[in-house]
Formats: sequence, structure tokens, C-alpha cells
Amino acid sequence: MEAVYTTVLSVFVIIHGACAMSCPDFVTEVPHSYTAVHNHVCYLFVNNEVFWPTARDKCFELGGEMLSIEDQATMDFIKDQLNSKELRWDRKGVWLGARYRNSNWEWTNGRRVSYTNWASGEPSKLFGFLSVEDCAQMRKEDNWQWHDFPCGSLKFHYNYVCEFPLNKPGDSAGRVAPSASGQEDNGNVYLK
Ligand SMILES: [Ca+2]
Repeated sequence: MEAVYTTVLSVFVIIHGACAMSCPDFVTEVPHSYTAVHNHVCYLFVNNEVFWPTARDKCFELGGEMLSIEDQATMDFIKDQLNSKELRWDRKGVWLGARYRNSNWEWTNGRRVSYTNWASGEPSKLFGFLSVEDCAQMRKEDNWQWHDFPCGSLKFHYNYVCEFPLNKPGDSAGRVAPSASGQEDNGNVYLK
């Protein structure tokens, strides 16, 4: 009997612990967005097309980073989300948090890009060493494989994803997102 009780208690503790780890409240309150959790990271999918530097700044303002994909499991998860019924964005591309600087691709978290999922012929470095394609994005027509694109000019604005550490139990002191009310309504379906 005691063994059964201990087992039930263990299961409860595990389930309770899993539920307690969630996206921070201020993240789930961002307009035009959708959240999902994978491997102890909270991902915020923002349905608002902006230039790459604006996307980076929005993620930073919220206390997060832009999306980094550093292994195949994370790539598969992000792809599943982008193809999911809940998040079927009508967009051609979604920014990654990777930028070409000092002859290297780097994530906004400062780490060097090692895992990659470039589409065939990418990064194409348009105009060679005088590249204007210094920011990375996932392209829908290529099954969300990666392309390099101009970071912030003309019509090159896209949706983006931010990432955050999960809330730990007892760690939910209300934080107000400075940009939460500043999102533009771009006429797309509101996703929460
Ligand atoms: Ca390219």
C-alpha cells in the first residue's frame, strides 16, 4: 500500500512540476502572438512583419532573444509549429536570430552558428563579399529551410520568433512587457 501511495505521489510531483514550468505571463500577453514550449525554452511566435533589427529589438525589450536553432530536434519542433493548424501563418518567411558579422554567422545570444539547415545554394551572399544578405530566415516554399536575406530594406519584413527561459515555480512576479501594447495590427488573424 505504501508503495502505491509513493508511486501516486511521485506521479503527482512530476506532473505538477511539468505544469509549473511555463511561459512567463508577460510573454503570453503579447498581442498577435502564440506561445509554445520545447526543451525548457518558451517560444513566442509573433504575427507581425518587421525588419530584422526591429524583430531583434522587440525580443530584447521583452527580456528574451531572437530564435536560435542549434540542433535538429529544435528545427523539427519549430517546423511543426509553423505548419500547425494553430499557427498557419500566411507568410513567405520567418526571421531567424542569425546574422552575418565579422565573417561568421552568429545568433543574437552571441553563439556561433554551428548546426545549420540552409536550403540548396544558400547562403547565397548576393553580390559576394559585398553581401547585403546578412540576416537569416526560414522560407515556407523550401519547407522552412534557411536563406540569407537583406536585414532591413525595401519590402524585406517578416514575422519573427523570440525565446525565453521558462517560468520557474514561484517566479511569476508580474512583469510588464514594455512593447506589449505597441504592436501594430497588420490585419492578420489574431493568434493567442
Ligand atoms: Ca540568399
